[in-house]
Amino acid sequence: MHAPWIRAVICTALAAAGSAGGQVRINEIMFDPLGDEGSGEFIEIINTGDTDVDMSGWCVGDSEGRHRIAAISGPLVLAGGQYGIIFSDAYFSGSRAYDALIPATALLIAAEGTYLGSRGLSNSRPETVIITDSRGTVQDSCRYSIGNDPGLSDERVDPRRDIWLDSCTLHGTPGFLNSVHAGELPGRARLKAVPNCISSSFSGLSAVTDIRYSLPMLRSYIMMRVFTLQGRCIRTLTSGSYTGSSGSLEWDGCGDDGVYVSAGIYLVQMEGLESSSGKRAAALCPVTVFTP
Ligand SMILES: [Ca+2]
Ligand SMILES: [Ca+2]
Repeated sequence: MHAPWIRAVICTALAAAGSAGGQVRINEIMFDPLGDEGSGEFIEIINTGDTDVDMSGWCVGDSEGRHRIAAISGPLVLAGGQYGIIFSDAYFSGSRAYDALIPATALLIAAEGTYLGSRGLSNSRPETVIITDSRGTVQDSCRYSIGNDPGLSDERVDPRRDIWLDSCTLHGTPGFLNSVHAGELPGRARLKAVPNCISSSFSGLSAVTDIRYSLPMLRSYIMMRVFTLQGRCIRTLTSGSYTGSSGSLEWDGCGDDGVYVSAGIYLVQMEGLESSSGKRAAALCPVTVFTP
């Protein structure tokens, strides 16, 4: 079962520290990865300021145990706006399964030991994730909530806000913008095909189009289908998948039978549902298919 989709996670101000919520913030927590726990868990941090932060001597962990961290190469300095991904040592000697996802701009960081925290980040009870600086001062701490499907992380909707949601993408978003990032929510659903004219055979036209959408909700369940002008559904692009407030799907010009459609104007329809609130939003956009 899913946890409630919108869950405010209270940043725990630890008594002795009093400076939780510093420039470097915890932005994403993968506590229940697919596959091996020791090498699959990660904590994403982000430098929300404009200046470099030297993290030499910093530690990461939970309320029961913390481990020193070190950059995989070079100094442990997080530039303004830069993401850092913290894994246990086990990741770097193991599968490194996230490497293809992580952009080169992110700082790879290792926490000493086989697990993050005392014995890893529990999948069955909420834990508090803590990062401390070289003086032991808490720079940020967050208590995650359980109930995600395996492979979905907890993501902050904005690094400066303490609102967390389950990620919309399997394996989370290590080193890049969270899938539930709020940004500037539009007032209504929007849909746009780029390009809005396609052809499988007309020189100069693309055979596929990118259907770009935005929704006035943070995390929705969406359906997107392609209709003829007579209202017949000829292609289901997704019949229900989680998404953040924006994204895109590609239409290759084919119907559900895999055959490129005939010339004409088609309507792409998107419907979004935010289960936590029951809020719905929908939008349409046309795509013209040419035949020379
Ligand atoms: Ca775990
Ligand atoms: Ca992320």
